[in-house]
Amino acid sequence: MTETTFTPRVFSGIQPSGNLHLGNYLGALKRFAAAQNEGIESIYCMVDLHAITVWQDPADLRRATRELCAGFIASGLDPEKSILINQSQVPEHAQLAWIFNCVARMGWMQRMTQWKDKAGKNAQNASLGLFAYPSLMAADILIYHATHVPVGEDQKQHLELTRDIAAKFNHDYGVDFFPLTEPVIEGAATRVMSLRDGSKKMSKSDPSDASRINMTDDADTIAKKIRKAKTDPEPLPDNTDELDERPEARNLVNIYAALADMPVEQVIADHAGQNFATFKPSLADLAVAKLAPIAEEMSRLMGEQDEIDRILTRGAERARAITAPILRQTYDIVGLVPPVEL
Ligand code: AQP
Repeated sequence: MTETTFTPRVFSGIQPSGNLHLGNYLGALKRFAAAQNEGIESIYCMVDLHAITVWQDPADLRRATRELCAGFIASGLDPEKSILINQSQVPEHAQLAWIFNCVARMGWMQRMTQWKDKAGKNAQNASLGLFAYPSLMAADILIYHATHVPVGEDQKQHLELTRDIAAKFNHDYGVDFFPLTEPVIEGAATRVMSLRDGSKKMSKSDPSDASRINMTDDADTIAKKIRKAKTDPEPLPDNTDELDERPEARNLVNIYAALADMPVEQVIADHAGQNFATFKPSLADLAVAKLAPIAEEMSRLMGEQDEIDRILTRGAERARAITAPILRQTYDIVGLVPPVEL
């Protein structure tokens, strides 16, 4: 079989399951905006169907979806250059996910760290959707034949599973139809950690609000959270190797580097020997300077809800021009009889 060459295409998504935080911004949003002038077709998605794998209050979900869209745009994404969509408005995602539910194996899902973390000891009570989450994620990506997926470190395992599903589908049906997508995990902030515990990633679902910087936090709150961030008593070292044993210090240095668009080595060179009483205010100033304009723009956009809804509707229309033919071809490969014109 000759190998198919797939046109480069980028896909990534974020769940509208709560407040956007600095981890989402540095690990995802900021990188999406930076990549949009590279001339590669890109689709960015509010994955609302993923969000409902755990309980969401309907009114909160609607608001969070629109706020996430505002967050994408306020972070610099241009809805004309990239395609911005809400997952549930592009039904081919869920349709392909069903096919993948029949390709993926139970054992593959059971091995997913995120499943184990989120279902915990209460797996029998978790939703079937939470178990099948990675299969829907594979469909999100492969319904576009996306070749590259920029994500944070936490999504690496799901991306590997996406490749396994594509490879098994191609093998089972004797085709070279789905690409083996590459994760793009780059930069200083692929894993932003909790401000309260350097061993846990910053996350929407952490019960402690002090553990994360929300994109909607005001300047005072950002400064206070950074001031109270857990650190050790040592000053900053003069080389990056010494950060290996100091997760909280490394986290703050990484955040600084990512916000300032500079290498971690440069941050260390500039701040070596400083104690945290000096470094934290510099970091807080930087964070406020970078994040406050985004929060302001998000709030302005939230006042223009109709415009957000129009952007998402238009995005879905553009997306379906890609997804409908790919789903049709998938159904044909699988042997599902198509409708005819009456
Ligand atoms: N702490 C993080 N550091 C770097 N990147 C991160 N991402 C999430 N947390 C960090 C990246 O943000 C994108 C969207 O994430 P998501 O909301 O779809 O997934 P998530 O991992 O479920 O986010 P949370 O905040 O951790 O939510 P909960 O607490 O609900 O699980 C992805 O590219 C992700 O890598």
